[in-house]
Amino acid sequence: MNTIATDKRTVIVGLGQTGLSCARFLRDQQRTFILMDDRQAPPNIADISQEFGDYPIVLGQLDSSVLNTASEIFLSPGVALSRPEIQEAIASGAKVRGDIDLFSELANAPVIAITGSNGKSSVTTLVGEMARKNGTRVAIGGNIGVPALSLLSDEVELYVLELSSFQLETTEKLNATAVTLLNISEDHMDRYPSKMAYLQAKQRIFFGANTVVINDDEALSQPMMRSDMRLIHYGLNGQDLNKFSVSDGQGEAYLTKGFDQLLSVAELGVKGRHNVSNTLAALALGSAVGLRMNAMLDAAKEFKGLAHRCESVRTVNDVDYVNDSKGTNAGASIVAISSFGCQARGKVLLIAGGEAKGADLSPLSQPMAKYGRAAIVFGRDANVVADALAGVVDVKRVNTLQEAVSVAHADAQEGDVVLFSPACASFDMFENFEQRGRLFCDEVRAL
Ligand code: UMA
Ligand code: ADP
Repeated sequence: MNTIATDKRTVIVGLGQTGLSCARFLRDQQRTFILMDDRQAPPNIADISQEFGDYPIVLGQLDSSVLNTASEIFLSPGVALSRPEIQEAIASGAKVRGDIDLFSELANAPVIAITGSNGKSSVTTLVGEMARKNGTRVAIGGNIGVPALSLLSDEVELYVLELSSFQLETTEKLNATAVTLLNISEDHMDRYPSKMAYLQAKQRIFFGANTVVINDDEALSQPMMRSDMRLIHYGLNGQDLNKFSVSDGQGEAYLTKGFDQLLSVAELGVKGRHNVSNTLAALALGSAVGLRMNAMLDAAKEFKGLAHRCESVRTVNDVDYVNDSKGTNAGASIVAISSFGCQARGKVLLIAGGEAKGADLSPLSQPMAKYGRAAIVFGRDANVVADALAGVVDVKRVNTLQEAVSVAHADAQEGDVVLFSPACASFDMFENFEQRGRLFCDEVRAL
């Protein structure tokens, strides 16, 4: 271990993207701090040591002798607040904050913040595109990849942030201009004692919000405690005054505001009910900060969706191959199975598995009973997926994703869809969901 004794009282825990953004920000403010990471050799430690050579760095453990003397700890989202070392430091008087907490104190432009179990990145990106079309100088970041603190600039006219439950649990009061909690399905159960605790973390997005955008199709999208927030509703079912919804016009579905038709659903660049819902959320958020409707609709027409989210890869022998590597919980995979299952002439062959994060995956059985032909499971928690689908469809276990693709290729029939929607995180075998998705695409292209 490489501990340097010091009397400095701010500690940055976690030397990933978030920790680095905090360190750079505090350094630029001429603040002193100690850097700390559980790992003996976190990735990029050589670069970090060079950039922060003048600052003490503690590696290999969360060192209580340092943490217990801290007055302020900036905790990275990947480090659980419940860690005994962090709880002990809190008991010793440390205030634990996250990068988003600091960001919300400093941002001078309106902030749109988006959370939920699924659809965050899609909605965040689309709102960003809408703002660009509107001619607004927009900065997009948060959980989507660019740490919020590195977005801060006087040039920015609008911030759009994707926020995870981990980021929200260390944020005291976000005070955002417009926020939404898109949906809740079981996720990150390895970090939370219950689904309620996970929901409570997500609900922190509402603290101090000016406008709340509510998904009427999701009971848990509402703030549990009401204050004087302005509310904008959206949802796929039922029109209402000022609600963003879907209506029928001469046999065609339209995006609607109140009772005015805005755009035919067929003109959207993305397909599937969940994407219509995400588009309505984005329109509601954009309208809350005054983006022009025409600009927002143009962006919605042009937005083709993000890679690794229900992305069509190739059709081989009349079988469609779809990469949904970002489907990392049951809720996301259920949506993907249903979306492709209801359009397919044949059935769905699901490739799934990875790290289940302590979740109950049994809800996958419902859409698979309706649309599934088979499941091919792999990864650390292959058994969890297999148990969820036993007796529902034929389940085959394999060791690698490559093997899964070749088994699917052999078993698929004309008109089927081979859907790679793992319902699990990728970290047991891959660096991240992107690497996992790229491997799937490579294997499919090589068929
Ligand atoms: N570390 C410890 N102790 C621990 C856990 C981690 O010391 O118990 C250290 C690791 O050794 C590593 C560092 O912390 O050096 C990593 O920190 P981190 O896991 O918080 O990751 P960052 O690089 O800071 O990235 C984080 C988000 N990661 C997580 O929440 C796990 C990124 O979201 C986000 O893009 C980034 O901040 C910028 O805001 C990724 C993610 O997987 C995409 N998010 C989860 C999800 O979407 O499901 C929530
Ligand atoms: P997140 O950032 O919350 O993980 P993404 O926009 O990256 O969400 O989408 C991840 C996956 O979640 C998609 O591939 C799709 O399977 C599913 N998904 C997207 N939008 C929704 C939604 N509104 N409801 C349920 N599932 C969704």
